[in-house]
Amino acid sequence: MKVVALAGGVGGARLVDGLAQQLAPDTLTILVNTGDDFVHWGLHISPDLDTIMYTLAGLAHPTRGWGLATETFETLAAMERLGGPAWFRLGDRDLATHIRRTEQLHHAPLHAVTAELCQSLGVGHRVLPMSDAPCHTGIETEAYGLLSFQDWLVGRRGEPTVRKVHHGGAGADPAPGTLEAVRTADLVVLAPSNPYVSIDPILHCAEMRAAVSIRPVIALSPIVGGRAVKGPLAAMIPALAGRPASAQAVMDHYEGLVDAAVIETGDVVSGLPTLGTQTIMGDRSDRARLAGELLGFAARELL
Ligand code: FO1
Repeated sequence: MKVVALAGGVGGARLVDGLAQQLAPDTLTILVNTGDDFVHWGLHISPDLDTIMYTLAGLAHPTRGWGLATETFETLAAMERLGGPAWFRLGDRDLATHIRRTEQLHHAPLHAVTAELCQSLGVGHRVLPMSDAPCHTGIETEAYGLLSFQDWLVGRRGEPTVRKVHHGGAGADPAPGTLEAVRTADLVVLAPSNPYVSIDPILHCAEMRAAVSIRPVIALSPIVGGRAVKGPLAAMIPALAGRPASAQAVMDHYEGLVDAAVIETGDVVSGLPTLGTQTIMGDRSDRARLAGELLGFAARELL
């Protein structure tokens, strides 16, 4: 079974890790959101690409989800002493990734640089940015107007109420290999990432959304019992959809794109074949268990 997973940051990375344990490298491609990317300390930071890469390499911080498990923050402290910005916590080993990516981007596009970094860290599965072009997500808030994504999410802890999400990169082409991966996939998986700021940026490209829409699509709900497992999603749904956060609200947001859903036991989604199971992923074996259940359900219901 050839699978393409659309994913953003921490929540999506856990399911991707499970899928990677179930699927050989030539049968799983991960399309990653780059709307969170920004330049910081003069470096090109791609948080979601790094979270997926570190997670697949087994190097990600186990609870935080972003950054590296083994890490120190001496450079951050030194930067603070110099009066530089310290609100976005870049670790010393993590910095090597940002420096290397920034340096390599002078000679090669983001998809090629990502492939090199993944190969260096022993990641066998294909990790593709949604586009090689910048596609910065803007967050329009009631209290502060338009904020850059990381200023909103990290700088202000995702607390300012969101009025609108602005997708960047108007007319940006999908990265090489992305459309072809979707068109040749047996199944597209929407990982349990934030639909508004992690999955929508990938689908914002009309060609990509069209390609996904004619494939079987299964989604794992990022909302469990009305709460987000991680991040600001539970507050974004009432703010943007005018309804309580729920798995149903997430699936309705995808407007018919999703053909089947995996949700937490006890939650309800109507109008779709649904599998209810334990969707909170603990350790790596739990991720593999859930991914296996999702793939088995998709095989029975959609293929
Ligand atoms: N998230 C935070 O909440 N605080 C941080 O200081 C922070 C630093 C950071 C450094 C590198 C990196 O790749 C990710 C980092 N993140 C941090 C997470 C990041 O903001 C989010 O993971 C994504 O942008 C959304 O999924």
